[in-house]
Amino acid sequence: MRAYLLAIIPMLGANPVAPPLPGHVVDVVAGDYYLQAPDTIPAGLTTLRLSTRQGSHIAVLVGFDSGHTAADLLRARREGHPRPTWMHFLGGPGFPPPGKTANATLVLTPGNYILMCDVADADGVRHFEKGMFHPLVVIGGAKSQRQAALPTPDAVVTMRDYTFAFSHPLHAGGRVLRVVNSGTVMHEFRLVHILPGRTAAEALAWTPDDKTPRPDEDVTAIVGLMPGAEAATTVALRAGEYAAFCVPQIAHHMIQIFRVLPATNR
Ligand SMILES: [Cu+2]
Repeated sequence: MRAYLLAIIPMLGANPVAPPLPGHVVDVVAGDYYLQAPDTIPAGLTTLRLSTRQGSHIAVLVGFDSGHTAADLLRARREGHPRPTWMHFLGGPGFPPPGKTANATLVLTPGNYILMCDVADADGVRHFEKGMFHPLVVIGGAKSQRQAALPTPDAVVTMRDYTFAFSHPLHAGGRVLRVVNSGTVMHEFRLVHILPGRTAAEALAWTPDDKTPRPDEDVTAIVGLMPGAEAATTVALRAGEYAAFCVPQIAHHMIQIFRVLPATNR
């Protein structure tokens, strides 16, 4: 009996632990209004791990066609061109819970990039324009690194215009999700956990103006995935109700409510 009880204790654990992050882990720290990160990192399988000191931020990797820089993008935006054709969103993590981190795993090729936060404040000014970017040089790694692939996931999340589809039911515990944009426009995968006793409907209806506690909590987000792009995220999930949604396509009601099932004994 004692052995049996010991065997089931891990299944009852209230705090599932995420597995180790894949590849080379790069820490990115966000605040109002800055992004701190290394200046140079090796190519290959890379996990961007984002934490925030204050505020609600993302760190999306952006590539430029040859010769263009962050200064060019600032100028283009001042001139009314928010998405010039020579900039390319490559994905990244967003919206870590307070005191925790969010992560996005990507395969990086050598080149010049920036990490930036493209969240807009109530005044309509994007954090990028308030200085929230960091130039990042990815240098050639070993051949094996350049050929790195994303880790084998527990489930694939396919984003289309305007739906989320999960390849497998999710069980509580540490999980790797591969998020793929099979749509025709940029999408994001923002994941929240509905707090026990609250409902998804309450979470979707809630706004900061309500001055009441949020019915949900942030888990992670992969932001800025262009059509055809993919990234992985490593999360610790509890059994219960969750919502995935895409803020850029929220007008199309791109929201999926789903349950994470109890942990399996495997
Ligand atoms: Cu920001």
